Amino acid sequence: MSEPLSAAMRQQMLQRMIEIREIEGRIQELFLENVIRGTTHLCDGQEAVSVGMAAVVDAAHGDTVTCTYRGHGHALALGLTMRSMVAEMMGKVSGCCKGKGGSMHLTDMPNGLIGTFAVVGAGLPVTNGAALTAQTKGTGALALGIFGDGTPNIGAWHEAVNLAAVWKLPSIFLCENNLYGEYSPYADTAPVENVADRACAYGIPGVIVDGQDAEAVYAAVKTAADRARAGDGPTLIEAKTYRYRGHSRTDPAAYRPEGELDAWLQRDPINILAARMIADGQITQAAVDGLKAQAATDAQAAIDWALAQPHPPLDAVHEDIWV
Ligand SMILES: Cc1ncc(C[n+]2csc(CCOP(=O)(O)OP(=O)(O)O)c2C)c(N)n1
Ligand SMILES: [Mg+2]
Repeated sequence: MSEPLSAAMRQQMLQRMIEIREIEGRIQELFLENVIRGTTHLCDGQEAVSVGMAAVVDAAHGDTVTCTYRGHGHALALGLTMRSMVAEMMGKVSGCCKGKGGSMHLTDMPNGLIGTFAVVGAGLPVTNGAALTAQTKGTGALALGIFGDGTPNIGAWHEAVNLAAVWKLPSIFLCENNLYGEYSPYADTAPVENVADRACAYGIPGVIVDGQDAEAVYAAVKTAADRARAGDGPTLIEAKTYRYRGHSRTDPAAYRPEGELDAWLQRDPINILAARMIADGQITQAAVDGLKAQAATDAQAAIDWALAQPHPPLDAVHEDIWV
């Protein structure tokens, strides 16, 4: 393992992972109650990728992030409030996209989240666009694109990685390999064992990291960020992780082999960081339990607040459109 982070950084990562886990559970309930419409893609189990990534991204410096429809955790880790996110999902005017985006289209410019994309691979050319802007203006900012293990089978992925490599763009390609693309196991759809193996085709570093370990994710993203900012071009990072739930709200994930979920639960990202902090004398189990209780209170407060917010007026359909 790499250098341990400061106690304060660890504490922040732990707290945010606990908050993400809590609100995801509540969002699933709200969908089942039809309070939130449409569909949703939860990230339980993958929280370490979100907080490890977000600890590197510096939105004040112009860094940007794109991610997929499985983006609630990333948005919260980057700094979107629970209130704004839940209101957005309920279609309320106080949501981060004024209630017009919903679960799959969270955008939060002040925190660097320039888009959450429902079309597989669609965020990566946009990441390159942000990276090209940073390169052209010489801002030193980076652009990070997050995608799943199914995405390297899409043409846009190859075009984006190739272009970033050729132009040495300050892009970072961060894969959440959660073993499944919808209902298909990774191994059934990809000819190489690791997503990171594909990096050699583009002459860039391909790094595999334990996606259950927030500090390891942080270290890998930090190294890629230093490389990007130095003008040395992109990195492909593959975080090995697992989604505890099905692909989307209606998927019971019955295709998973017996025992697979249980094995991953043994390597829960929240427990891994909490145990390490307890061992290092930085937190007590009682304090971890306190963070969980606080997250539950905060989630309930966010839901109550969002429920009381108005829907956008009908005229709002004519606002925020290009043509
Ligand atoms: C271009 C395109 N093709 C197909 C789909 C349907 N689809 C939605 S999610 C998904 C699986 C993507 O899997 P992965 O990249 O591993 O991400 P994960 O959902 O596991 O986070 C597919 C095929 C889509 N949204 N866009
Ligand atoms: Mg996947």
